[in-house]
Amino acid sequence: MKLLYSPGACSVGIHVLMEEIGKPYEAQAVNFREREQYQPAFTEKNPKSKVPTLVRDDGSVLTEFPAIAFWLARSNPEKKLLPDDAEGQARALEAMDYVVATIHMQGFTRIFRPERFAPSASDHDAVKAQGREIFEKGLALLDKQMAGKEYVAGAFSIADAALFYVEFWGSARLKMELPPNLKAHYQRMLARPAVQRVLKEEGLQG
Ligand SMILES: N[C@@H](CCC(=O)N[C@@H](CS)C(=O)NCC(=O)O)C(=O)O
Repeated sequence: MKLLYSPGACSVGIHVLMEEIGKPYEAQAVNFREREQYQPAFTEKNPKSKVPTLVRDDGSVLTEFPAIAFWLARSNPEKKLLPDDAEGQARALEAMDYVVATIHMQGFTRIFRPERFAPSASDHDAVKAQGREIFEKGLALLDKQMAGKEYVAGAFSIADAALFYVEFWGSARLKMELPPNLKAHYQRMLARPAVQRVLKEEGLQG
């Protein structure tokens, strides 16, 4: 399999899952500065121009973080990346969807790509401020849910890989103080060998 990723992008969460699974795969960096995601070599695989993109062994391509994470968990059941029970699975998916669809797409994207929300440069500061509010509110909400827990849905699951990437963005990119339960979760994630290998390979510091 081949994971197309960009260093420090949301794909870092899927990269962590690939390392947790521990089966052979190739990780190929996509250079956003060179806009490689819009060039034919990439768009013929994923016309959405987004990472993570997973090219599977049969050549088929899977996109969208939650779908890739879910498929990886279901196709490697021995790794126990999803709880067994319906309630646990639903909670893991609930948290993962909130991270990707709200904290990332509605919050973080406004901060780093305000032009995608408002064409006029004079509006960009307001868009960024709104993004920061959504991002912080999202983290605060998940912080409450993490009280007394080591991982999102009991044991480590795909939801933790999603939470990890927004914690990474908050801490390393936005230089913000994470709320206490997320800070502890982030430290727990940074201590995992799979996470350490990924940060090294992507040239990042947690
Ligand atoms: N909904 C997508 C979001 C993926 C996404 O936004 N990826 C960003 C990096 S964090 C990207 O590839 N951006 C490239 C671009 O928009 O040009 C998912 O869940 O995978």
